[in-house]
Amino acid sequence: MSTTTRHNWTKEEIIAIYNKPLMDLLFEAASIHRVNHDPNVVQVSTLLSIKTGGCPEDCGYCPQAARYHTDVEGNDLMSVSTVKAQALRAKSSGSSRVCMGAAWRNVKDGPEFDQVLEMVRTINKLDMEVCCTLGMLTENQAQRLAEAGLYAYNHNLDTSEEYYKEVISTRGFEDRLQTIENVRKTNVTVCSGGIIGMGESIEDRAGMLVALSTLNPQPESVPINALVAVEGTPMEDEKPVEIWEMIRMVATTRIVMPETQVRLSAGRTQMSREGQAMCFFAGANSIFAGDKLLTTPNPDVNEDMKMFELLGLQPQKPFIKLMQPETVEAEDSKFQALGEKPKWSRPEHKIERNLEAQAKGKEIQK
Ligand code: SAM
Ligand code: DTB
Ligand code: SF4
Repeated sequence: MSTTTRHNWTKEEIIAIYNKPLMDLLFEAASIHRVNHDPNVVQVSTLLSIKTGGCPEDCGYCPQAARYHTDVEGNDLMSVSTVKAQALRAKSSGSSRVCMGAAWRNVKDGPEFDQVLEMVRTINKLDMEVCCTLGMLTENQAQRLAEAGLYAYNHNLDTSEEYYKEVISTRGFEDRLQTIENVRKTNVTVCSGGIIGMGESIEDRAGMLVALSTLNPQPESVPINALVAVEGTPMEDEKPVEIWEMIRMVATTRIVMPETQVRLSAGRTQMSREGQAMCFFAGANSIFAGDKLLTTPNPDVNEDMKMFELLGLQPQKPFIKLMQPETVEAEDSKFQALGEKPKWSRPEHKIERNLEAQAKGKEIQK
């Protein structure tokens, strides 16, 4: 068992790990986990959808894409006071991290971004880790978030570079890597992972792990989501991910990225306690808590706390790996909004199932 962090994993090596006999895979992953983390500590993180729905992108999994017909009701950017109240509630129920999500393609300089910066300052002052997921980001925008006290930026690769083209046509895989690079130029940590259960192969899952694990440094946080197949999206008929696939994916992620925080993310409503316990044993050390993820259901927080008690797990305190960032007030900022308009790509190739879902949505809306 290697205890060093490698940045040269190959797809073949990762596939071989994923396909190991389960007992060997679990033993190896759990052994690596214990060298790098406290196996009885799991971070509880709370998601806040600060801007829901109406997104211009065509991500085939996403209920917030405007072009599909889902039950998600769009709303305007949340107020700073609502965000503060929600963060305080999350803190009192054991969360040490808040992740704010916006259904944006990319960040635009202006009053809405200024409001997000104020949300970041507010939550950091509550001594919680603040994460944002706002779409593509320039280096200047990343610097401004860092200055406000952002701890992490979430930007998922979602799948392999090859399969990405079957999921999204309004942006390219390269754009995702570019945003991660922009975040890396600051002291904000990187959170990047993906989704399983979108019809991808094991090769694609391994391809995504190659892309993540060969980043140097590796992401500090890697969320593994099971697709939540939402009616109206192009993936509404995908069959649910088997728990064994989730366990294998978590264990493989743990082995190739020993130091990272592996997040057992979307899809927990379908998982038994026993299934989740195996994921924790295999190296998952974070969950999203609260009765909603961004727009879809999540287990009740009291049920999660009962599960923690049953398993003898403790919620993780904030800032155990890195110091809390300082918050610079808006009036003392060193960085001006540059108003840049980067040319993020628009491949616009045809994805048949996305086009079909879009056409169906248009019919329903008529
Ligand atoms: N708009 C921003 C972006 O795409 O980067 C941030 C919000 S987006 C909803 C954040 C992540 O949620 C996506 O990258 C994807 O991995 C995950 N996600 C979205 N819909 C999902 C679904 N139905 N099932 C599982 N994960 C999902
Ligand atoms: C991540 O990888 N999963 C979270 C968080 N990062 C932002 C989001 C899951 C969203 C699931 C679908 C929804 O609730 O809309
Ligand atoms: Fe928009 Fe993000 Fe959903 Fe894609 S995943 S449609 S970018 S909110």
